[in-house]
Amino acid sequence: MNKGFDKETFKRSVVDNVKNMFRRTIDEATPHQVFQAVAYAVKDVIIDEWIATHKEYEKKDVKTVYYLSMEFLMGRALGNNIINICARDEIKETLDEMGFDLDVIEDQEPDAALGNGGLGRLAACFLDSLATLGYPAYGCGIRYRYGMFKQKIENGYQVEVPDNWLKDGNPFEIRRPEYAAEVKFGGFVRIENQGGVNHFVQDGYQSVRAVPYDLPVIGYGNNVVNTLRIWDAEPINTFNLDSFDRGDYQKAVEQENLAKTIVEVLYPNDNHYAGKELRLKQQYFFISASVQRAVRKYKEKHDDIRKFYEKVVFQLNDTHPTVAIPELMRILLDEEGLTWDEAWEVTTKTCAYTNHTIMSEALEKWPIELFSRLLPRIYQIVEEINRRFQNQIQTMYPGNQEKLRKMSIIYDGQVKMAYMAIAASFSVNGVARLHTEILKHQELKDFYEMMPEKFNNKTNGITQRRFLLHGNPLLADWVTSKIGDEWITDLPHIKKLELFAEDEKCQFEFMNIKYQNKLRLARYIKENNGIDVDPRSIFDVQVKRLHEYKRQLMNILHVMYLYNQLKDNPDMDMIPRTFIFGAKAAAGYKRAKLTIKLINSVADVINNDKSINGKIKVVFIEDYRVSNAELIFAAADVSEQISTASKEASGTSNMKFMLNGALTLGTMDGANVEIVEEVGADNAFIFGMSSDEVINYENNGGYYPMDIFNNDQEIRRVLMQLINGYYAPDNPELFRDIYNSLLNTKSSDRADTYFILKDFRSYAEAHQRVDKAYRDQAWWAKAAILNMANCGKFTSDRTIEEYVKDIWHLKKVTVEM
Ligand code: GLG
Repeated sequence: MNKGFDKETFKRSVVDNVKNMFRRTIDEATPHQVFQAVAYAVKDVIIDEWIATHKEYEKKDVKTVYYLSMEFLMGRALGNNIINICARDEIKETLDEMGFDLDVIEDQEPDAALGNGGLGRLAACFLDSLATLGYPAYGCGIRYRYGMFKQKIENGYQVEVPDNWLKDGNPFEIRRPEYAAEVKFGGFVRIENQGGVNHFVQDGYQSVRAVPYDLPVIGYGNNVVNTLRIWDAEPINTFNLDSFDRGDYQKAVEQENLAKTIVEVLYPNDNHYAGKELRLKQQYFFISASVQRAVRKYKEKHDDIRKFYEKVVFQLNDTHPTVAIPELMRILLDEEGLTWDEAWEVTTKTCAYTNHTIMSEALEKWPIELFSRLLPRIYQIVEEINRRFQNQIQTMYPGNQEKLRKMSIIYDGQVKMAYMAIAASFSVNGVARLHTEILKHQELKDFYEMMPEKFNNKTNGITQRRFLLHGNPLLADWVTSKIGDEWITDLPHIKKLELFAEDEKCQFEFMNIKYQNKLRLARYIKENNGIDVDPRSIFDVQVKRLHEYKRQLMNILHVMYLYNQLKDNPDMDMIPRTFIFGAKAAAGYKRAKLTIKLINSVADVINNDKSINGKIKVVFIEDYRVSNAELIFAAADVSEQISTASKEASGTSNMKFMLNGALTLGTMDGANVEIVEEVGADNAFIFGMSSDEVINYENNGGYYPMDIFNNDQEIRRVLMQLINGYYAPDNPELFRDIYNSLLNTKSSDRADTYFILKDFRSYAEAHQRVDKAYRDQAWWAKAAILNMANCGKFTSDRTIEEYVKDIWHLKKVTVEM
């Protein structure tokens, strides 16, 4: 309950907002206008707390973490904000009295989709936890004009539609021109000797004006409001109307174009590096602006820049923000006049790096030509960082050319961002225990051996406030009715649910709530896909980015296999199953897009086959995103976490499903390992090769999928259906590429790189265990409740406390109102 909330004031505020913004009375307003008016009214409620929080930070002169990230996948703000000011019931009631439905109003808000997938959503969960725990923090990112594309499915194919999320404005943001900064690109570096001291001056550059927009990040029930600061680009006004100097004119036009393009759109690649020049511009743009601002803010209160790290820590969310390292060096050297050693000490005590993947195709390596042309001064600094790092390697490993070659930051015409991040950060962390171990002992072995003290693990987490309290109100209320509401800010309390796991009445209540949530999702599917699904069937869900290593292909191949069995034996005894997929594929990722087409083609055939009595349904949910994810997790029985072991750094949807009482069907990969450790292998369905086995095969050149093809008739039948037109009668060759990827008839790539056929039998067997287990509803309910009861570890509150204790060393602040 929010004690300060006043219904009448709120009503008046909504009515006035509609009047002032749209010149309409409240009963003439469209639902979207009502949404805007309500959002502004909520902003009114929190604005004093936002101011008070920052006053408190100033007063206490706190140390602050700057979470630097190309991506913040925030989703919708209104519902979450209302929850975090603890005024959900009050506002719902107030709007009811005014004749509006809060759920409908919430649905008007576009998702803030400034991210691709797990990495961006993790950043959003972290901001929620930081504010809720009362830690001083800024999120720093880019205000993309277009976020993650909207996905339409046309004729089974993904079509990308631009996400013009700002077209009606963003009620929560505040433009802060007073903090604008200039960011320079290109040109050349000139050395100027002033009084015997060399100064490095960038000349002939183009620049843009970075202008921040602040978004409130509201802590749960604690008056703390932190800030997500996203940077927009505006042209620097150099137009001299009197000037007929063509050079000037040309430059002005170019600068205007630069400003327009730089923040235009989020690159839709997840776990994949494309090496685009504009992407490097984006990186330097938001990093330079953020670092400049952090230094300026520090200097407002402190004289000794050598102690910068006592008040500031930069967390690099993957390698995307790594230019923060040379940028901070540049400012300290060129603007603050520190010596190299002094500047290096400050920088290496300020920066910490999080690694999110071990897949080589995701590692950023910028060609020297591009890097040095775009960022000439920064490149000089990187060269010097590399020179000194090489010296360090040689001192430690005299004469070892192999190490030098493998570990250099600049090598083979490329700047390796991960190596720079490791060399210059005081902390390097992975995102789940297994992932960190693989980093230490495989991928980054040389670095770990050289500087073991830097490496540490921070297993990811998620916020229960969005993914249970907001996304699943029925279940949230049920949990609170059983064990009180401490779980909202202290998730391990949820352990108390164990007491109820065997209780028949509770089991029944749980299953009933799950059923209600399945009905809710079934309605969504009917409205959006036009498909009827049976809420009594098992909802078996795989939602995440489409990527070969995540193996949506294995999932759909298994559906094809099951369907074959049903065709052969229509009376086959099985619990009806609804296979639900949701996934965006990067726009340029052909095989991933073809997999979407395959899923939809299989869905078409199976969903329209009356002979199987609806025992299998396949649904591809269009435009999977944070807002519909909340509905999906709440309705899931089975959580598919089936990546090839060793490939998924952590995964976080696995945690969101668990929190909502779904059972994991998965491999021993990423955070699944820790999930199984918490809930017990008996309450999950684990299958497939271990990461050691996978890595072993990989080190020995793979395996021969043809052996499986030749010896397993049922698998062969499924594979043949990829190329005999069974699911594509008009174009039997349609899925040839997928078939080839598994069996590799021509290309020189290894076949079945992700061990789909190798794990297939074990996967199919795990599915049989699911079918068998679901028949015992009491057992299922118990296992589901035990999953919830044991998800305490996976709150992002825990993750953040670990970052604070081991890396950031921040102090909690309380804000009195
Ligand atoms: C990565 C990984 C995920 C991880 C997420 C957050 O692929 O396994 O859970 O970051 O750490 N690029 C990503 O989405």
